[in-house]
Amino acid sequence: MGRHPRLPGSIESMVEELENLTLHGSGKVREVYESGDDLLMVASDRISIYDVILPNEIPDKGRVLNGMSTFWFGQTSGIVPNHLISVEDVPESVRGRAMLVRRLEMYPVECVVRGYLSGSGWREYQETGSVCGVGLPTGLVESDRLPRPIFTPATKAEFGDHDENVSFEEAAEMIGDRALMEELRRISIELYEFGARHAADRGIILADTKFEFGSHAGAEVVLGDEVMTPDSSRYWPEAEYEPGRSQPSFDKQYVRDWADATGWDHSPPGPELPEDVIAQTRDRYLEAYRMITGEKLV
Ligand code: Q0Q
Repeated sequence: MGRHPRLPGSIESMVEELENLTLHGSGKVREVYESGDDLLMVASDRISIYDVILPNEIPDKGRVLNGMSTFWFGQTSGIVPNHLISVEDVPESVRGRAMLVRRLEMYPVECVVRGYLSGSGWREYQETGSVCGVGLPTGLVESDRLPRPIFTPATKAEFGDHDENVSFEEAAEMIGDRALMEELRRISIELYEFGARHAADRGIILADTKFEFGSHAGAEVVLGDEVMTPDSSRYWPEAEYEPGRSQPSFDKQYVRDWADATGWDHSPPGPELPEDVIAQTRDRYLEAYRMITGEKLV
């Protein structure tokens, strides 16, 4: 696999410190570094709302999101293999918010599954009565639960752009293999149903989520990226669920409401957050982690 050999008796990671690694890619709140034949995914404490990265970090957000992906990789390994190698064999400076992952040939499709009608799905339904070519009953209202989860693929937008919803047929064209796209759809829906059931048993609605898959020698379908985190999904508190309107985000609503109350127009730069908003938002992430995993992070 080309990883650094573990020295006899060594307990610290053999992965180089970040400053010695080459950046492979970066997103709003995450970075990916080259680590030999593998990759090191690092989740930051940055937060973005309305696609704008805020100037303040949320302490422990990176650990929560890395920990939730780690949890879901473990819970779903019987459904599909995944790219996680280790959360220990990472540089000390990012331990807890980083994971060593197997390098994949990523498929150029965002595999989105929706159990509820929200966001771009709601907007498309209002215009066409369907989402990504999937016909839906008439008369649905915003945030309605769908009769069954639907697969609504999207393009992988460049940094700063929005993903664009595409039909199943277009997605199959994008990866050049219809049978493989059918398998990605089947697995994505099974993963979502597993996660949504687990979350529902704990008072949280997993309204929708986005998976990314890739392949490596010997495995055609491997789950990559992050999995059912608050950044790749809509998590709603079940106790506040009320169809007919947009729902409060489990993790970001408090900071969104505060930012909206300042009169901010959602254009960069985002507003500086007061300490109490930072603390309350941190608490929401820690609560989400505890409710989903059954473990306490701190
Ligand atoms: C890969 N990304 C995402 C990204 C910027 C994450 C490259 N196992 C893999 C993965 C993964 N996961 C990737 N490439 C090869 N093998 C995932 C979109 C981009 C920051 C974080 N980029």
